[in-house]
Amino acid sequence: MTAPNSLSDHSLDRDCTTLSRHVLQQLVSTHKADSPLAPAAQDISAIMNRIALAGKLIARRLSRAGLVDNALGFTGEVNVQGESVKRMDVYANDVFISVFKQSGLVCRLASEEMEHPYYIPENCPIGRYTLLYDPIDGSSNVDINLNVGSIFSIRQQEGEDLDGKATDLLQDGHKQIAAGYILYGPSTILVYSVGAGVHSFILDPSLGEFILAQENMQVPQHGPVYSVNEGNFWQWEESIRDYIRYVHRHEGYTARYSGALVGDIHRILMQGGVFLYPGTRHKPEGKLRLLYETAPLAFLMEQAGGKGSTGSEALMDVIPGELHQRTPAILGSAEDVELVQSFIQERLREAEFANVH
Ligand code: AHM
Ligand code: MG
Repeated sequence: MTAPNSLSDHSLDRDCTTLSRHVLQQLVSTHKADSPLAPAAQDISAIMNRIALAGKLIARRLSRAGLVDNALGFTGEVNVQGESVKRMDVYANDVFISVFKQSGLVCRLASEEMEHPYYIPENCPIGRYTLLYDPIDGSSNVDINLNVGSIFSIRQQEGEDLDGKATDLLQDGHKQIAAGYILYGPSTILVYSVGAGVHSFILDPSLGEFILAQENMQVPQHGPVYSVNEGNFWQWEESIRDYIRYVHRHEGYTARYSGALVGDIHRILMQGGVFLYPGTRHKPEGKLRLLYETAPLAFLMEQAGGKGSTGSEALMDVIPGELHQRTPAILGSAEDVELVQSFIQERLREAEFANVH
């Protein structure tokens, strides 16, 4: 007989720590029985299970995309963001809708790819949750077999939404019950938080299950990586250029930019550093969307001891004026985000001084 606590027991325990079990444990241990979240623990665990299923379906499609007819390339349509739609964007968007049909869990899904939220009326009497998501983040990587991701956030529906405008979603990031991403890389990794730390899971293809990889991840306070599209240098405000000049002139910094936010953020979560997508003179709001991208990632970063900022305020505090609102984003290690902010504040002080004198 094998002795208790042997190596094989540990790996067996680990193999049995699946995503849905972990979510349930987290919610039950964090929230007392009289907390409003306690009865909802089963629901959130079931929602995470469906998100995991969406991740498996998308990972499967991506791994065979080059062999399947009509999986790659553009559809010829332009989405609500004014961006050309890829076939994989449509597939992944539909996957999230399909996995929640007849689930009784989610009444509305709001995505970067859809102008208005998608309602699943049969779920609405009991499904008080809304899923917000970016089905394929980093779409430009799809056709060349580089990593992409999905980003998700769960919010509780407030009110009856009788006019079908989902205005209750126009609230700050603290309203998120859970958030996370799936990174489709050499392995498929799911990272999530329900507000009690950040945890990562790796898809074991032989089991078809996401298995716990790392619990309570902490982003280092400082890291060497700065991750930004420097091709936009001349379109940025002077303060962002000041920061980039600073890292060019100091030892210990290295640039990494993959074109897919999820991959860049995952690197920073593991190794420290900062991701930036600042506004430009022509587009001060930047490119990334608050509800589907920057608020969920700010939630994760804060849970991991890092920070998320627009440059002028915490991303988690931003109240959107519309569903598809964009925000500038500075995300990552606390010290590195603060360093970028210090350059922004310095330029603001100079501008104020110039105005006064
Ligand atoms: P997408 O969700 O439409 O793919 O857009 C978001 C992506 C991010 O993943 C990435 O960081 C950024 O857009 C890249 O944009 P750019 O090519 O302007 O650097
Ligand atoms: Mg995106």
